Amino acid sequence: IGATVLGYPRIGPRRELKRAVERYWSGAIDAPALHAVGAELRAATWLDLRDAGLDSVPGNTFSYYDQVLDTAVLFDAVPQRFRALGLSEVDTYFAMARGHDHAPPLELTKWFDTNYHYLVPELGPDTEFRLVGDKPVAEYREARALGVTTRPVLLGPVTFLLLAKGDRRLDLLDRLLDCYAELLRTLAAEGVEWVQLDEPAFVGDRSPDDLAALRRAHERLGALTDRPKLLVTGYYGDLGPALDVLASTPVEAIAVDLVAGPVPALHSLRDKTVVAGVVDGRNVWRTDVPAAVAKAAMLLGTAGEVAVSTSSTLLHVPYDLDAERSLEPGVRERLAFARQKVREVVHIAQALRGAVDAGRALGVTPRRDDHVRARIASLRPAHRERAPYAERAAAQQARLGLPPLATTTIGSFPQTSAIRTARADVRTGRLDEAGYVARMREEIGRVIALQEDIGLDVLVHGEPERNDMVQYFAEHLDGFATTEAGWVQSYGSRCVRPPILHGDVSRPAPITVPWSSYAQSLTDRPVKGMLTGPVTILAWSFVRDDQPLAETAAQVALALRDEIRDLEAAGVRIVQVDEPALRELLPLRADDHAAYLEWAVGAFRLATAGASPATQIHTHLCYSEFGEVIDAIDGLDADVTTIEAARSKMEILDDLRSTGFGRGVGPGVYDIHSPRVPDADEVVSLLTAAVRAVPGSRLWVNPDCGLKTRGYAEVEPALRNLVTATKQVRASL
Ligand code: THG
Ligand code: ZN
Repeated sequence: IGATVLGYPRIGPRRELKRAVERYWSGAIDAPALHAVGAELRAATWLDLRDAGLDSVPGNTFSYYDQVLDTAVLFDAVPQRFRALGLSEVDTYFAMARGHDHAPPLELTKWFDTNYHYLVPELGPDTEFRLVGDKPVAEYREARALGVTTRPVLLGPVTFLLLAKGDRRLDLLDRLLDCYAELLRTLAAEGVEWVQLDEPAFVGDRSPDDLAALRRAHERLGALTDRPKLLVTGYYGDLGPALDVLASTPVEAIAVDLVAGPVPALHSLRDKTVVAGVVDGRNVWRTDVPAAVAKAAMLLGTAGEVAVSTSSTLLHVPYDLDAERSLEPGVRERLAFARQKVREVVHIAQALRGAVDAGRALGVTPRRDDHVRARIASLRPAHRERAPYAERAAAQQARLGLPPLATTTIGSFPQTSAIRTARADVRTGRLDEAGYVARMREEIGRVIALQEDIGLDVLVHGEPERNDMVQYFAEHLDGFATTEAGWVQSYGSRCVRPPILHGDVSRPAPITVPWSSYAQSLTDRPVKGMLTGPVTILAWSFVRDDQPLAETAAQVALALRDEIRDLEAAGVRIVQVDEPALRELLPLRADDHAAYLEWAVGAFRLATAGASPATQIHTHLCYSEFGEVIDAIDGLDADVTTIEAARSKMEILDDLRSTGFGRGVGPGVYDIHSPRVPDADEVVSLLTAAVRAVPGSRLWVNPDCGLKTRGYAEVEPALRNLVTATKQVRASL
C-alpha cells in the first residue's frame, strides 16, 4: 500500500457538487447533467491523488449525498414507503435523504464525534439484503479508464448494522455478509487488488456481541477464496480490543489512527500490513514530519509491513490551502488542507523508506497573549459560581416581572434575501459600513415591532448581522482565522466553513453589544442578548492541538464573560448563551465522559458566572438525546434552558423531572424542521401536558430553534398561534 489516504472530500473544491445537486432538486438540470458533474469531480480527485504520488488511491469515496445512504441503497435496504413512490433510482435515493410528499426522510444524525451527519438506515426483521447496486464496481472501472487503479472503500458490514436502527439488527449480519461476499467476488473478477472496509464503530465502547460480530464478519470475508486483499480501518480513535479481534482474522491490512490513539505493539500484527495514520485527517495543522516518521517507524518491529496514511478520511478538512488568499502569515505556514496532507503522507512514506530526508519540524508558534494567560492562572472556583438559584430567581422576577409561561423565541428570525444582499454588498464594497448598519437596524426595528405586535414576552433582535453562530464570533475575536473557501460537508449539500482557532483568544472590542442595546432601546420588554457558548465555538471550529481543549475553552469563556458584562452595562437584562454542540463533543468512550463534561460545564460557568444575580442567563441545547448529558445540563446552572422537543413530543420534560431539575425550562412547541404551521389547539395540548411536569412559573413557551431557515409566511402565524395557546393555558392555571 505504501502511501495512501483513507478518504477524500467530495463536495468539490468550489462546492460544485452542492450546486449541481441543488440545481437538480430545483429542476434546473436533469440527471445526466448531475451525473456529469459527479464524474468530473471523481476524475479530478483520482488524478490529483495519483499525481501527488500516492501508491494506493481510494475509490468509491464519492457520494451524491451520504456514504451510509449509498451503502443502504447498494444492498437494497430501501424502506417500503420510498419504493411505493415509484420514482426513478436517483429520485428514490434523494427521497430517502429529503423526504417526498408523505414519505418522511430517513433520520439524520451525527457521524461519530465529527460535524458530519449521516442518514440512519431503517432495518427490520424482514429486511432482505440483496446486492442490487454496482457503484463501487462502476467507479473502479471509471477510474481505470482514466488510468488510475483505485482501492474501493466500503462501509464495513458491522459498522453499517450498528449505525442503522432496528431491533436485533446484528441478527441480519449473515445475510448482509452474503452480499458483501458477492460484491467482493465481483470486484475481484474486475481485477481489484485491495478493498478498504471502514469499521469506525469500533473506536467507541462496544459490547461483547458487537465484537463477536466483528470477528465473525472479517473471518468470513477473509476466508473467501475469490476476493481482493482487505484493509480494515477503525478511525477517530483507538480500536482498543477490536484491534486484537481484527488481528486474529485473515484480513491482510489494518489501519490504525495514531493521532487519536497509541502505537500498538501486538504480536499478532506480525503478518499484517499496518497502515499508520500519522497525518491528522480531522484537523488543519501541518504535520511535524520528523515526529510522524518516528511514530510510523515504531511499528517497523511489530508489523509485517508498514504503510503511511492519514489518521482518518480527509472528508472533514477543506480541499486546498492554496485557494486561500488572505490568511495571515504566521498562520498559513502552520496549515495543511486535504491536498497538502496527501503530499505530507507521500513525503513521510519516502522518508520512512530512507529515500528522502524527513526535514525539520515546524518553527512557527501560536500567538501568545500573556494577559489572557495571567487571567486564566488567577482563576478561582468562585469565578464559576453564581449566587444560589432561589436568590437569583427572586431578583430576576423582581426586575423582569414576567408572567407564568413566558413566551420567547430562540434567537434568529427569517433571513430574508434583503439581509443576505446587504451582507454580500458590504463584502464586495457596494455598501459602506454606515449603510450596512442602517439596513441591519431597520431589520431589527421590524423584528422588534413584529414581536411586540404578536405579544411575545421576551424579545430577540433576530440576528440579521450573523452569517453563522460560530463564524460570526470567530470573525470578531483575536486568535481565530476564517477562510474564504474552506468548506466542509456537514450533511448532503450543506456545508460549513469552520473557523481556525490558532492562538490565544481575546476580545478586542464588544461584539454584540451595539446590536443588542439598539434592539433594547426600541422596547420596554426585555430583549435577550445572544451569544454562542464556548463549547459550541470549539466544536464547530478547527482547534489548537498544542494545548488541552479545556484551556482553549477557558480562553473563549473569558471573552464571553467580558461580553456579558458589557451587555449588562448596556441595559440588557437577559443573556442567552447557546450550547447546541454540548452533546456533540462527548467522547466516544464512556471512560472519557466525566473529564470532558467537567471542562465543558466549567467553561460555560466561567462564561456566565460573572453576571449579576438579577441578570437572567438562558441557554439553548439542540438535540433530543439528552440521556448521557442530563446531569451536565443541570451543572450548567443556567436560569432557563430551552431545548428542542417538538419532535420528541416533550418526553424530555419527564427526563428532566426525574433528575430533579429545578430551574426554568422551555421545551420547543413548534417543530421548525417542517413547513407545517401548528394550530393553537395543538400547542394547547402540548402545554397542558407540560404544566403537569413543570410548574407554570418555571415553564417557558418557545418554538424549536431555526426560525431563520423558514419564511415569514409560516413563522408569523405559528408565533401568533403559540401566543394564543399560551394565553389560554395561562388562564386555566
Ligand atoms: N454552524 C456550524 N456548524 C454546524 C451548524 C451550524 N454544525 C452542526 C449543524 N449546525 C449543521 N447544520 C447545518 C445546517 C445548515 C447549513 C450547514 C450546516 C447550511 N450551510 C449553508 C450551505 O451549505 O448552503 C452555507 C452557510 C454559509 O453561507 O455560511 O445551510 O449552524 N458552524
Ligand atoms: Zn436548537
